Amino acid sequence: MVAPFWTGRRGGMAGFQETHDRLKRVGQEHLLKFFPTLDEKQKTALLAQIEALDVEALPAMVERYVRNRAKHSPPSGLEPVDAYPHDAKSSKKPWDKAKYKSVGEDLLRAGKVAAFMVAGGQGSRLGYDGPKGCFRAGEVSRRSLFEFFGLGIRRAQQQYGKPVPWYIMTSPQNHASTQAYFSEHRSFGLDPANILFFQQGMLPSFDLATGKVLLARHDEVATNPDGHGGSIAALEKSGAIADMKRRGVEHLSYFQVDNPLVRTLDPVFLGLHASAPDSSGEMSSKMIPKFNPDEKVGVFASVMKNGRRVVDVIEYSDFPAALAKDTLPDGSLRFNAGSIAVHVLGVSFLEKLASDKNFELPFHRAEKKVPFVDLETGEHVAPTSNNGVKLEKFIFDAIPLCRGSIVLETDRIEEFAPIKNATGVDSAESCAQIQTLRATRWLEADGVKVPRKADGTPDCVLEIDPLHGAESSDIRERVQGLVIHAGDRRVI
Ligand code: UD2
Repeated sequence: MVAPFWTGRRGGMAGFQETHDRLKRVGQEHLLKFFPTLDEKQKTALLAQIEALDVEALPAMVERYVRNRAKHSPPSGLEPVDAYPHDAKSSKKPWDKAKYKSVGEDLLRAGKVAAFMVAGGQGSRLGYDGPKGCFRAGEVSRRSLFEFFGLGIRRAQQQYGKPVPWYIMTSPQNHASTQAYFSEHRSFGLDPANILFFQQGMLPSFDLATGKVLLARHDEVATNPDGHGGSIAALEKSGAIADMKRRGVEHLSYFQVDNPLVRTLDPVFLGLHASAPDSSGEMSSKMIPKFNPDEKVGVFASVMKNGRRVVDVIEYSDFPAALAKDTLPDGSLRFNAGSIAVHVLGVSFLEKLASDKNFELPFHRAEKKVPFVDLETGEHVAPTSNNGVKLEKFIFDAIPLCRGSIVLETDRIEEFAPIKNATGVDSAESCAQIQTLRATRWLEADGVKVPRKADGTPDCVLEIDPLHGAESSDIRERVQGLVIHAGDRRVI
């Protein structure tokens, strides 16, 4: 399944003059500046790239998001979200975890759930060359992020006796290399017929100062993936939604490519999404209590939109700083519900949105360093400060469109150790530490002693094999009699 390179107009290919006229009408004809110097193949490629671009939409986009920096002002009536607490017995909002787990397990046994991973991002912060999912997240096993997820899905298939299709969104920049990696690793033991790759759309990148679309090369427009929010259109256009319906898939377990601790298929969360009284089964989310007001995660809040009280996610950069610092009498943050970007999406909800001609998620603007061709000299420039604007859509902007959307609190050490940066917070190093803390917690709960350093931290490096378990009780039998020595490096 391959989505078109770009959303935009289709049809027979236009020649130079027609394309030039079209671009001139919107002030972007510089994209053909080097056209006369190109060979035939390059000329065809450039015209095809521009042909697929929604040229007529550019002036409004530039005006609103590039020149005017449309700000996402926080919606009105901001209140903390009423999440299902991690401790289901909490008096705040008690709920029946066993009941919902059983609903989720039934869905998995009936083959009604698929995994959905967004992996089209550029991963520039990590500075890793290649699809981010190939990055080794196993400090001991040297397993890649992709392998962690693949094994988690394999375990669910074994446990529930049904194949779990895995939809993977890539972008043109990493599509072929992602597929090649999966073939080289024999899809981690999964049936390749159940792994479906599709590409997201691309958008032009703009010059910050002038709003003109940048050229990446003489024969190529500078582009960027259209954000994980682009997945709704891409799922539909690629035929993925039709494929889900053919297979009887009703719910998608959504996760990002950077978090090896994610529960790829969590029956409790699936059950809540599908049957909690305040859920519409359209889109649900997991949250963790934020570390501090400045943690760089979106925040769930209850807000007023179009006269309705709805759940929303406000990206950290848009959240009012004073409110972010607000505390409750016990000292905890009032708006503490940080998004870990884990959701369940109803297939019929996605289909409804994708088929609605008036549906469009908003664009978010980010100023970035975008390599470009200098139009005067024709030379390639690698900027050292932000020179460009990239626009993206965010999947969580679909949450307020739901008739009802639930949020489930989870535990950071159990489920969240993303690898985003080369060093420090959210790095491979912090991820390995959290994996060791999680394994230590599981082992100790199962009666195994774990050596500790003077400062109380585990004196070993531990990792859980995702095939062996998604929670502590899964490994209980396997670890009976296990002895861990100081300095050990082990996969459990
Ligand atoms: C995301 C959330 C943040 C928090 C955090 C938790 C956004 C904007 N912010 O931050 O609120 O929940 O995760 O870890 O999402 N991707 C695509 N196509 C694209 C862009 C991104 O597939 O065009 C994928 C990317 O491959 C990755 C995921 O989306 O799997 C997250 O992208 P990111 O790294 O831009 O988001 P991040 O970490 O800033």
